[in-house]
Amino acid sequence: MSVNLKIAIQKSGRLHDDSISLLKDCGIDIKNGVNRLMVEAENFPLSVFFLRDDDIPQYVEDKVVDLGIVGENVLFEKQKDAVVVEKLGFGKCRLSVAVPKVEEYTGPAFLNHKTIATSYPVLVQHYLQQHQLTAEIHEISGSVEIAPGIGLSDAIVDLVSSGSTLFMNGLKEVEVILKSEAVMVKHQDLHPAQQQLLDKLLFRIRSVKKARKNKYILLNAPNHNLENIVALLPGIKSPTVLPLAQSGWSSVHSVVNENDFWDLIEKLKIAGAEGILVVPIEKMIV
Ligand code: PRT
Ligand code: ZN
Repeated sequence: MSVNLKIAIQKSGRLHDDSISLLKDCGIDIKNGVNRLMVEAENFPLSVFFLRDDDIPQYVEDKVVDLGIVGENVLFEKQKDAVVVEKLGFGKCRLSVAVPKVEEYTGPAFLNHKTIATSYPVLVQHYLQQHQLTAEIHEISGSVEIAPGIGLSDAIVDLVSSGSTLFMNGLKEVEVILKSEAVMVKHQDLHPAQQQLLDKLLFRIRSVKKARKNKYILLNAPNHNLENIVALLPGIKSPTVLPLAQSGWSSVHSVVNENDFWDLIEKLKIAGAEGILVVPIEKMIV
């Protein structure tokens, strides 16, 4: 029997495009799955199922699929038997407590004996228990942010990314209960040959993640300051230095982390670097 992995991703919504891009960047060809429940990848033994994100942990627990891509917020709320194999670096948000702007918030005890509207009753209950608080939880499935305005609750617990939804509804974020991002999960009973296939996929995912975090940089450096410029650049082993046709100058190539990037450019310019080019890296295998 040929070995295959089934993966569930969100059918439509905030995680859909990034999940598809990740698989594509891993070299996996997926035909457009609009209005289809499942498509087979062309060049990797992978079947991709399109589901509502809320259902993905259950499908993994039931082993209807082997893998899933889902937000940690949904995974932890649903409490299903699904193991995180890799954080994926997209779909970042936080699950936060928000209260009306006008309230004077002094700490979690504010919530004691109050009413909280949320789509995350399990995580909210857990938070209340941790802080030894009692509150009434109103579970609602959408537009949680309007609950205080219409007198349904004193506070809300909802996902926040930019904070503009809270702001527009006269609310302020006062506590972060959970920081969340998309993760890949698996069930516990993968066949050894399936685990091998997953390891192959994870190797590709990690190469793509590394490549996304790094940039390839090329620059011209005056030889009299070459040592200082090279010292600023990390590189995988060390930067590559090649002589330019014009004497007294060298071309320097290296790989830099995007977090340090702008700081580094400033320092390189001060050290006399010219003609700085920065290009994305497609894959990075180290
Ligand atoms: O149909 P399906 O059930 O699959 O989708 P859904 O509507 O339940 O989920 P969707 O597509 O909205 O979100 C999928 C996942 O994306 C979530 O489970 C999170 O893991 C992640 N994610 C990241 C977010 C956000 N950021 C986010 N900002 N999910 C929702 N929001 C909402 C939030 O609920 C609030 O209404 O965006 C609003 C706040 O955004 P800001 O930028 O105004 O703060
Ligand atoms: Zn959902």
